[in-house]
Amino acid sequence: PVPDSTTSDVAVLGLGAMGTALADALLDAGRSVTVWNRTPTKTQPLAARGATVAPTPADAAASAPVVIACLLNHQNVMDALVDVSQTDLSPAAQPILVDLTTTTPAEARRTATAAAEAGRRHLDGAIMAIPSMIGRPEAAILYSGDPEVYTEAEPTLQILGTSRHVGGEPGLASIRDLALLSAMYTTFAGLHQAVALAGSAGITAADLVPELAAFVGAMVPSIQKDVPAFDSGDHTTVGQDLVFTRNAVDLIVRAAREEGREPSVLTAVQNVVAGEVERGHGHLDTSAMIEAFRR
Ligand code: FVH
Repeated sequence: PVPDSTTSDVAVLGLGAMGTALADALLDAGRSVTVWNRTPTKTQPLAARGATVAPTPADAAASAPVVIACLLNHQNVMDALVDVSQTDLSPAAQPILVDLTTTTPAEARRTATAAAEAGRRHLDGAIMAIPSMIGRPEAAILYSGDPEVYTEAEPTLQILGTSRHVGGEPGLASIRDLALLSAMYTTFAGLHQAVALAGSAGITAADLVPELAAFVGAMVPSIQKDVPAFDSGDHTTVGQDLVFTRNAVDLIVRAAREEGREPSVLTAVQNVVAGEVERGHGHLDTSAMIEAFRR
């Protein structure tokens, strides 16, 4: 039978680790699901659970009022949308494309435009969870796009995890997700550097990591005190100034090199601090470092 928008409650394009978890959670919640995947074999476990298998992205996208895309990258989504745009839809049917693929904000905006051209409304989503968490409250998923579209899709989306609408502009879920992930990757690189540095003196990871995790975990909340300076740009309320910070960082870099370790994460920090001091901001609080990332 040719799928039409009443074939299923929801369609899922992309059955990788994440897409499969999404489809499984929807089936667990009793929703009827149509699935499509580039490699058809991955549809079999879901077909065995009663999912309808669509031969093309267009057939899947024409089969349900909510269509979730969870492919590898933006180009995959745009390719699927080209296929989808060739399916004619009754004017009444304005299915919602929910793109949970990790994309940049600019790509999310481009997908929103392409979805509209394909006769679909659009939400961008950012999954801040791993597949095993999907379907449970600890899976946080951020969405951006038209608030009315979000409200219409929300009953389906809340099956996947704790869903949160973070704004109307399509790129907002992505930039929030990527900002958090940028802090995570930078922090973990610093943790790796710390273990390697201590290792130069024979300290094992087993010995250092519990103390390291507790120390960093205890320090991170102190970022809250810088919020007024971040949002106002006024860094004149000084706790530790940039000259003090530069001296501290310079010593750690020198110590690492004396011990035969290149602290390349810390030297990146050292360059930012030195740059701000050279701009005449040495007397400002260390919160002024943020201005180097805003230029
Ligand atoms: N897995 C995770 O923990 C993270 C959590 C945060 C969000 N990500 C994003 O989710 C997207 C999918 O990730 P994934 O883990 O499911 O990725 P894979 O298991 O590698 O599956 C990739 C799917 O994409 C399909 N695909 C790849 N290339 C193409 C293409 N050229 N045309 C059509 N589909 C394509 C692939 O199909 P196949 O290889 O099975 O035929 C899979 O369905 C991703 O954006 C993560 O950043 C997950």
